[in-house]
This record gives sequence, C-alpha cells and structure tokens, in this order.
Amino acid sequence: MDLHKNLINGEWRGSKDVTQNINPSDIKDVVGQYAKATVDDTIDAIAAAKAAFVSWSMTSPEVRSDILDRAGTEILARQEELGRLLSREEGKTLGEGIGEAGRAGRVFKFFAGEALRMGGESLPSTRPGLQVNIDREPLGVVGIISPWNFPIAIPAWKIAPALAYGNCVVFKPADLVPGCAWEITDILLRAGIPAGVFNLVMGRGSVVGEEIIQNKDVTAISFTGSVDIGKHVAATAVGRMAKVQTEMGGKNPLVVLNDADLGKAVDCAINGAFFSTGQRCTASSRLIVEEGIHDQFVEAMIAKMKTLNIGDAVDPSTHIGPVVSHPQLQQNLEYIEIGKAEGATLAFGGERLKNVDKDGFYMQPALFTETNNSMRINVEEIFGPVATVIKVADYDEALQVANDTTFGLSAGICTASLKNASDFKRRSEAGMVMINVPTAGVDYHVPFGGRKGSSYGAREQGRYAQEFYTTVKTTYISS
Ligand code: UN1
Repeated sequence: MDLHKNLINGEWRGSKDVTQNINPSDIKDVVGQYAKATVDDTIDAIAAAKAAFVSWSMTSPEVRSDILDRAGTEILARQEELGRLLSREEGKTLGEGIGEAGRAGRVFKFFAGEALRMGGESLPSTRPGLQVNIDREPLGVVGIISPWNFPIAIPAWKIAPALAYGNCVVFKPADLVPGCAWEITDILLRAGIPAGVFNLVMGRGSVVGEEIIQNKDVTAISFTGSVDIGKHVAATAVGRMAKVQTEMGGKNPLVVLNDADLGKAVDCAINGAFFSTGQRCTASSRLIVEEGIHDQFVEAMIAKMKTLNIGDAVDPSTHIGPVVSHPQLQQNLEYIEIGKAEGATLAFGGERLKNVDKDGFYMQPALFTETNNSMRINVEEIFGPVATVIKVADYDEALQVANDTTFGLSAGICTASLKNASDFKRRSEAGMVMINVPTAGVDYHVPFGGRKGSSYGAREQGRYAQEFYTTVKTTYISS
C-alpha cells in the first residue's frame, strides 16, 4: 500500500512512523497509510511557510482567487469519491460524507470570491488636511488544527479563508482522519499553490500540534476540537501573544413546546441528536420538552429510533454509521452507565451492537428520560449518539434550562409561536439559534461559532472569517 506523505515546502516527505487509517465500520479495512510528521518536519514546514509569506502576501488577489476556485472545482467534481473516502475513514453515512465533500467544495468557491473583496475603509481625519485609510492585511503563518468529525469541511473552512486573505498555512489534521486532509493537499498542489504557502503535517497532537502552538513563527492558530485541548491551545497561544480561535464543545438544547408540530420536532431531534452518530459539536444533546407534549414526544422518538438502521457507513440503507473509534465507543458506553447510576431512565438503546455483519464500533442510539439538568449526562459533552429528555413546565423554564450550561454553541426551538420563537432568538445565550430546524447542519456562507465555553476568539466562516485571518492597519496621509 502506498504511503501518503506530508507536504513540506512543496515537496512530499515520508517518515519512519506511519498511521494506519482504519475504517470504523470494518476494522479489517485499512483505508491507507499516512506518514507521521516529527517535530523537525513541523519546524521545517513553519520555516517554509514563513519564507513563502514574503511573496504570497503580496500576490494579486486574482492569483489566490483562481487557485481556490480551481481547488473548489476539483472537490465538487470528485464529490462522490471524496465523500466515500470520508465515510470510510470517519464512519458518517455515505450521504453525509458526500454532502460534506460538497460543502468543502462550496467553501473554496466562496472564499475564491472573498479574496477579491478584501476591502478597507477611508475616513476623513479629525485633523484638517489629513486622510485616514484602514486596510486589512494577512497575518503571516497560520497553524490549522482540525478535528476528526468533519474531515473535509472543517479543514476547508479554515484553509480557504487563510489562503484567500494572503496567509501561509501549516495544517495538522486529526490523527484519525488523514485521508481527506491528504486529498485536499494534493488538490491544492494541482491547483497551483506555490511551494511553502501550504504545508501538511499529519501526526499526533502532542508532537506536531504542540510544536505549532508553541513555535514563535506561527502568528495565529485556528483550532477545533475538545474543550480540554482547546483551553491548552488558547492558553499557550495567549502566553506568547499569538492570535487564536478555538471551537470546542457544545451541550446544545432543543426546546420542544406544546404547540410544536410533533412530526417536525421529532425529525429535528433525531437529526440533531443522532445523525453523524451524534459526533457534532452542534448536536442536540438536551431535548427540553414542555409537559403537555412530553409523553407523545417521547413515544414518537422511540418509535422513530426503532426504524433507524445502524450499520456500515457506505451501505446506502444505513441511517447511522459507527462511532469513530474504540475509545470513543467506550466513553459513550460509560456515559450510559453514568446516566443510569444518576437515576435517569434509559428509555431506548445505548448498547454496543454486535449483530452487524462487519466488525466495527456500532452503537444503538440512546434516549434517556426522567433527567434533570444537573446530571452529568446533561452537563458534560458526550459526543456520541446519546440524547436526554428534560421535562419542563412552560416556556420560561425551558429557556432557563436551555441557557443553564457552560456551553453556548447552538440552541434550537420547535414551536408555532412567533412570540416564543422571537423571545428565544433574543434571549438564548448561544452563538447560533435554530427555529424549527435541527441544531446541527449549518450553511457555509454565514458566521459559525458560539459563546461561553464553546468558542473563543473571532467567528469562523462567511465574510466574518476575515476578522480572524486578517489584521487591520490604519494609515494617516497628509498630501
Ligand atoms: C454542522 O453542524 O454542520 O465540530 C457543523 C463540529 C462543528 C461543526 C458543525 N465545528 O461539530
């Protein structure tokens, strides 16, 4: 099997250490072999990016736009193939994988346009005869550290704006999913990215990631991943005054009011809680349900959960793929035991499935009822197909419980009441509010991000991405 190498200063570089990319649907299936970068490789990549920045930051925006556009075109042309690779290495269903690959292609296209719109402002000075210009400029070397749960979309929405605005990139994908990361790199190379402007260093967070966050030549770091690592990344970056953006967890509420369309609410909850195997920081993990609709809602949820096929991610009849890895599966199962020990009722699912004909990390999605918001299963992010129901007396209590969390990424409400929906939109403490739509699943052209413990730093995606990937220069001109 061919070794997929790292890209450093425009050249593919192998390694002694190799990652076996294992298919979580079928652990006998090795998706590929990927070189593990060392600290020295990472230092070389950072140095190459720093050297390349001198000319890349001065290129015409048209040059950057064309490269991103070509990359987006190739991703879209190969959407099915890349989606299949994604499903094999991460375990989300083929439909989800292909959808995500499409999203990545669109992100590149969007930022191909944005490269041309990197404008500034011009204001009259308060002093006569002076003019003030405000320009946006690239930062320098951006370190990008991406998670395993969106192997192509999250790298795309960090890499594309970084390059569009004239930065150079050192990219470290999650160790579990190097496949899509390598393909993006190969595509960028074919699209004409100059040597050193974009570098791929696959490998461990404790080795490669640590060097990226500590190296003084990395000007800014964009990270998506767990809360613990995110805090470490942010603290390290701030310690040396580097710009940093971290996207971390969620414990996203989905409020269901008595006047909700029951079918729609169940669809939102099933999608938000269990699609992508619940492995989304935007997942609806707390279903906050008003008394009058509670019993019907729970009954309809269980009926729907019974119809979900759990199986091989690339099988078209599968609704829910496997959990990404054995440690993640173990952690999910531990939370099932924690919930039971806390007195919650396990109303459905929650067991490891052995009846699938492949040897993978399959788990039956779980629904807990009779829970309260102070239980650990309602406080800590599980990051698996586990949802809880919290019964509330009315809208006011629903809002209070929804906001009673250390997280603040996405919050949903299912209701026919414009009054309650508008109030929820205003008073939710989340960065994204979803009205009669699932908490997960976002557009690629608008800002993404949260408040409180979910996110730190400027928003990602859309035009707002320039807040992070550029810095402002104010110039005073006297003629
Ligand atoms: C989505 O819900 O479409 O890691 C995107 C995550 C988020 C992305 C969610 N940063 O799950």
